[in-house]
Amino acid sequence: MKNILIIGATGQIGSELTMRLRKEYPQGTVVAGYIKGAEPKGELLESGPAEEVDITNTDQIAGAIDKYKIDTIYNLAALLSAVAEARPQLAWKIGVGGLFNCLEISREKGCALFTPSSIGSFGTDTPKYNTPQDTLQRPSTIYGVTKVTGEMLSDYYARRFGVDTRSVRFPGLISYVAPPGGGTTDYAVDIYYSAVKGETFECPLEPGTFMDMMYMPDALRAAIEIMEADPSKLIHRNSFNIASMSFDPQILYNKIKEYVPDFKMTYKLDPLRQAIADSWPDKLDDTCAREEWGWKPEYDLDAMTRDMLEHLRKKLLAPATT
Ligand code: AKB
Repeated sequence: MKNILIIGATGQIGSELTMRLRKEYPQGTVVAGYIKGAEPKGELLESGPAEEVDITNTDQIAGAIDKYKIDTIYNLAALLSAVAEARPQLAWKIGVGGLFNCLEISREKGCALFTPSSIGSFGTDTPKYNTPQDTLQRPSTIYGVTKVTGEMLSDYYARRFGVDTRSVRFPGLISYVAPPGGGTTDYAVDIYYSAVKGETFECPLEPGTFMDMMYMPDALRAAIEIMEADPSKLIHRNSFNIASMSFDPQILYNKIKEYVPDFKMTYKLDPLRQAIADSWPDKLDDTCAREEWGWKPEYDLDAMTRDMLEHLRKKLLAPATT
């Protein structure tokens, strides 16, 4: 992996993954692909090349690949679960139409392709606890439908055309850098902002709503390690269960309260997000990722909470400079 194109480089994962890959491959080129209205700024813009690459525009994708001799694509374009319910056609156009464009171009130009799947690819029929790698996937959301379709299409292109497609099923991702926007697991990011700002947090999900979550540094490492994995050891490709922690809102609140004793939380249910969360697993079994490419998370809830609070305090409470 030398010359990499990130599609969706200014989003929650993309903005951090682009910077991480630029550090990881200093001798290569890591191109930040963005859409109009979401142009890169600051360090992201200054530390490497950027190109307008809309996933629905094949000329833009192919143009960037030729210009920078790209050998690996990270396809991070997607509408997250709650927002996709309001715009199902657009969710399909980006999630499936966009992936199809990436697969075809990867086949033509010999690129490897990473496209994340999600805990959202599972549904109510799936075993909820220790969800196996290979199991029923009948999601009830359009987000989940696009993710299962994406897993199958990516495996098809690997089998039929030899395209090097790989993927992980991301849990809810927690970070202090860029906000998520439109997901069901977003509460687990928002709660830290409220704690640091001294606000009461209104939780949109009921106590007892367990979901897998992961701290961003582990998620970035997973995205890089799966693409570096020895292909002869991979029994699966699209997509691997990965896990690091599972909690409900009350456990997360209690953990933050250990470090912010005055912090208060109330519950104000969002029925859409609650229904989506109820249809997802409580906790995935990631044995296959551990065995096939050595996946191992570094952060648990306590380590993540300490790191989140420390960075958010710096970000939100630092005195303004003139
Ligand atoms: C969402 O909540 O939609 C995402 C996800 C789990 O894929 N964070």
